[in-house]
Amino acid sequence: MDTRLMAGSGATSGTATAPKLLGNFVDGQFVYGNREFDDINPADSSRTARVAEAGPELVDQAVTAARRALRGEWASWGVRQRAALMYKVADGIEARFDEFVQAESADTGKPVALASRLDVPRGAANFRAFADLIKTAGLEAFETETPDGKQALNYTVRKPVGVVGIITPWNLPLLLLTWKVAPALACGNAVVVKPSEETPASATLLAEVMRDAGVPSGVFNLVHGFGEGSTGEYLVSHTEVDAVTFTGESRTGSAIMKACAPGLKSVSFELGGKNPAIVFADCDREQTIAELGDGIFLNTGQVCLCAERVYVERAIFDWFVSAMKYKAESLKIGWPTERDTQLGSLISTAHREKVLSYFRMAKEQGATIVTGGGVPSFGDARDNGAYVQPTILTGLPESSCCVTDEIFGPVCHITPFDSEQEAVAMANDTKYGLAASIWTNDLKRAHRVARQMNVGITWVNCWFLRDLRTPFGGVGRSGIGREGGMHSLNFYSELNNICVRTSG
Ligand code: NAD
Ligand code: 6OD
Repeated sequence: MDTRLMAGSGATSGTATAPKLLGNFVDGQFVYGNREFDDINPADSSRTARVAEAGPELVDQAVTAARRALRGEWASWGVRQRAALMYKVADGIEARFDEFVQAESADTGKPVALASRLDVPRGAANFRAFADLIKTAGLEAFETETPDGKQALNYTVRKPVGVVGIITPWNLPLLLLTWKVAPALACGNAVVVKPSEETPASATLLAEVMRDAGVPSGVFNLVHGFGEGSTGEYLVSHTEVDAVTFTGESRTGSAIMKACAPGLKSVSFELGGKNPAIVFADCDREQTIAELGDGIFLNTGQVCLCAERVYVERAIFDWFVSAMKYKAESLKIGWPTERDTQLGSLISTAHREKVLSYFRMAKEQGATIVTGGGVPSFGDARDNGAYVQPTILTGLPESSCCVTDEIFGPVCHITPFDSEQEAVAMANDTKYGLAASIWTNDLKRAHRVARQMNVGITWVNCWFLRDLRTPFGGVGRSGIGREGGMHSLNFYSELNNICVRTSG
């Protein structure tokens, strides 16, 4: 018997040196296994826990449990009962708010202040939003009259898709996982969730909350592990998984799509971005620097919606560059656990290598490094972590890989423009199409430019301001399909149209 006290995420050491062990959650029970991997805090590269890795047998057990749950008591739960359960889950997250904040911060290196105002509240909000929506969502109905005199009533009912495989990334772990779990449960599905191997802790806590809220066994299953050739691949290629929803890199989306093809599973993909911001000379300068500053540096630049390409009208280019430089340099980089820290570490030292390689390429290609470009020095354990300086580049051609590739760090390249047309053309010159932002006080121009953006969402004078009822997703390499509001309900349910002859 392992000396560690094995529970979900609450497992504590049975000996002075043994780390916590995070479990898989299958058919209402925490389960472990023979293989484990480390959960690392990227702020100082210390180990926070060990994680039980799910092999193919455990993934199969999770999928089988989910299938069984669809035939069990869960199938008889009506919308009101499911919604009530989801409110309990939201309450359960809030009751353990600080634990979620600590887990999220320790796994990602993000400041506790950020996890407290963004990640964890959104985790709870996702359950409430989809509970509210499923209770009020209408159905289609048509009174039909055919040319040959028949009459019928056509109406549509919503049924669960079945077993949904959910694969999520590390940047906003709880937010992005619950964004998919909540609508899937609202529609009556059973889920098997695989969070990123980098961020297993908040998902494990969520499994405890699910269990304590009374989610029937097998409705919510959690498997830990890696992607290709591991848990993620086993899950998406399992023949008993009916649909796969994925958030992560575009390349991974392509691999998952291949794995889903033989079974013709429906897929929903939220993928990468290389998002433009267009700043006009008439913008509210203070607001633009404050909010677009967040749009570049929030979560150490690791939000798929972050602006990595900024186009600024030439008349204010010099002012903008120096104001954004000031903003970058005044961000407090520190221990994620300190309340006033604004910028934490990147997710891992491996990811930092990728980000730094772009900084090196930018220099080689003749960029001006306005600020940053390196690694901060602390003189303590953070020097073992994955910190990087907030960085601003100028002077690169639009064809540079630093302007075309998603870097996913606290970095942007700023380019001047002379006309609205030129700005729109440069902003749209990308294979991605997730998000854009426009900064102007000219309302007509804001509407005109916003409509021309080839993206899933355009913000005007704001960034990452979310209404969970709106469609969310990307075009091109940024995704397939939309989630959010009714779009989520439509992905996570099958519509069954019923045609009843009424006369003729
Ligand atoms: P990733 O694609 O490397 O990994 C995401 C998840 O997929 C992980 O759980 C991983 O284990 C799993 N995975 C990897 N290969 C797999 C495979 N072959 N089969 C099944 N599962 C597999 O992404 P990441 O590095 O965790 O996250 C960063 C990326 O996610 C960035 O590109 C970012 O833009 C994107 N992202 C997009 C959105 C969005 O809403 N569009 C949101 C957040 C992050
Ligand atoms: O806010 C959301 O619903 C959402 N899916 C955000 C994605 C952020 C990407 O990193």
